[in-house]
Amino acid sequence: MTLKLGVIGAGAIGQDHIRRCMQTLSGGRITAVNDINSETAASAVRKYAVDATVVLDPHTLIRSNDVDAVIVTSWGPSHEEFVLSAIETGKFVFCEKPLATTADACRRIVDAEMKHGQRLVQVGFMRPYDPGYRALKAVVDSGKIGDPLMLHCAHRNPRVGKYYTTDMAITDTLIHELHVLRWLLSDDYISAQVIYPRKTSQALAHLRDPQIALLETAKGTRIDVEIFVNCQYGYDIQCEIVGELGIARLPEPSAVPLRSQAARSEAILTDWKERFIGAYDIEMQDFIDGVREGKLRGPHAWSGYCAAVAADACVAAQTSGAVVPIDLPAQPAFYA
Ligand code: NAI
Ligand code: ISE
Repeated sequence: MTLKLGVIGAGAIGQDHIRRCMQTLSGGRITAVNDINSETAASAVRKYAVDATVVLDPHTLIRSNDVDAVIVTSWGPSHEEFVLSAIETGKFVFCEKPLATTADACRRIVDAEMKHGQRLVQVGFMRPYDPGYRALKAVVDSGKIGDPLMLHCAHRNPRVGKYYTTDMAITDTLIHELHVLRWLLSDDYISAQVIYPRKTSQALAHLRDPQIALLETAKGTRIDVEIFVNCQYGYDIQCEIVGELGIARLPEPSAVPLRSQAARSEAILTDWKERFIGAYDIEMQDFIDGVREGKLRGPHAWSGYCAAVAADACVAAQTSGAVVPIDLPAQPAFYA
């Protein structure tokens, strides 16, 4: 039976997920779409899911008999409300990152899911599905470069809108690294610090950009992540691991090397939709398959909570300038 999917939030990634569910993936179809801007929802339906219904109230969508599972792609501060509603209704829910914008909100979701007694939540952390990150993890796990000593990472966006705030560099952008690096290193964070280089003239007045997050792990690995969301030249994600015996780097997306006009060049992607298109497809297919089998395998709510605990520390460090301790509780057996 084809899974009936309802989407809350029909903006950039909401439409991209609607498109992939309807045109690329198998086993699911979009039957309902909600957005606070109903015309946005209607536009998404017209473009990608002409048989779907625009539902004006998100909770009506969640409770609908025409929705088997929910996809939450609204803004981060609204995620907790919708994920809790899906859990209360007993429906599986794919929630785009962040699971919620604070650790306390994520913990409320974890507690509700454990009380329900079955895993219902998958978080939209797609990087562990990316072939490049999986190849990098295979090198680390093989021991070829020895124990990881330092990581040098960069999360660069070409530009962001006026809605984007300094704390979003942590809760909306760095949250990807905070999740994927725990997985990559099989390690946990013990402290965070945030420092600010000279501000770029390309950032709006209210935004501190770039920022550098400095993390330490329980095994003693030191991580620096440059977060630069107005870099202008492209969408550029870098991860270099310096080990005892060698160095491993996240593979660059393939591009044709050009020689023209007395120069050599390779194109750099400019959009997250392209950079991680394969990972988005695999993660969403994994969600659809998991729901149909009754057992989710993707990033769970506890991993969303752990990323948020680290993010809370980074947000505190943004204003204090101090090294902020991170104390991650032991993972409940429910999430083994
Ligand atoms: P967007 O602004 O393009 O779209 C969000 C949509 O949600 C808008 O149409 C807005 O009207 C709607 N919306 C907001 N609050 C709502 C509410 N309470 N009820 C119903 N609709 C609501 O934003 P974008 O870029 O699509 O981001 C949405 C979410 O997806 C964010 O949590 C963001 O972090 C995440 N995201 C994840 C990416 C990834 O790489 N995994 C990439 C881009 C976004
Ligand atoms: C956006 O929400 C995403 O998740 C992108 O992957 C990230 O690069 C961007 O900074 C976020 O705002």
